[in-house]
Amino acid sequence: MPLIVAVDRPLDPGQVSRICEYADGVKVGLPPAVPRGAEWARSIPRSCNGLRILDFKLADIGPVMLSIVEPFKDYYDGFIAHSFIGSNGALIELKEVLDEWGAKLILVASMSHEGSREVYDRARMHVYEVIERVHPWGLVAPATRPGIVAELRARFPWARILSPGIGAQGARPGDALCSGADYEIVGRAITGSPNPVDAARRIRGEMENARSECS
Ligand code: BMP
Repeated sequence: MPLIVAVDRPLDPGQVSRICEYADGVKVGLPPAVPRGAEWARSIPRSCNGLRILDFKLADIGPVMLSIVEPFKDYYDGFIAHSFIGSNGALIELKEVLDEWGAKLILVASMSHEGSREVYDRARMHVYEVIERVHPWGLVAPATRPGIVAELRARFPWARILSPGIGAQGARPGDALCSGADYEIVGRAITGSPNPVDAARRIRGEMENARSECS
């Protein structure tokens, strides 16, 4: 299954577990984790089978990023960091320690909002050099700009591509999968729906239909 649910709202573990029946993983973000605290952030991944990603959008020097993720290392499979911070003293150090823990590093390669064109996309040849040096497990790339997903797919065939931007940001389920993404990340279209479980079931069905039509 290609669906990863973005938990950016203070859902309880029971709600997440029901949504996760229709998902292949969960991505937990800062908005609920800051007010609810580390215990909450550790309780959510237990409710979901599949890929468990902590998305604190790391962008700092190596030791600081490591001290942010260390309390969560036994609870998550992967951690998301920004790529623009560069490799030496930052992403290389993070990657080395995550490798020792058996955890996955996922780098943001480009973003789903318009402003991504101002820096991330203009600097993308530099970003791609960082990706080559660090060799992360996965890349975040925008479902809202499938051309970038396709470019990353061609350039980094070894990387898993995870694409946000479905639903609330305008992309349709399957847009990124059909351009080479491995997973689509969906937040508000599921967690903001009056019936999140039905929304997850429906969106997953739409992804699978789109994928079978384009493959
Ligand atoms: P939503 O489906 O509600 O728009 O949520 C998208 C999720 O993906 C959020 O957790 C956001 O932090 C994340 N995300 C994004 O929207 N665009 C990016 O470029 C990178 C992200 O991680």
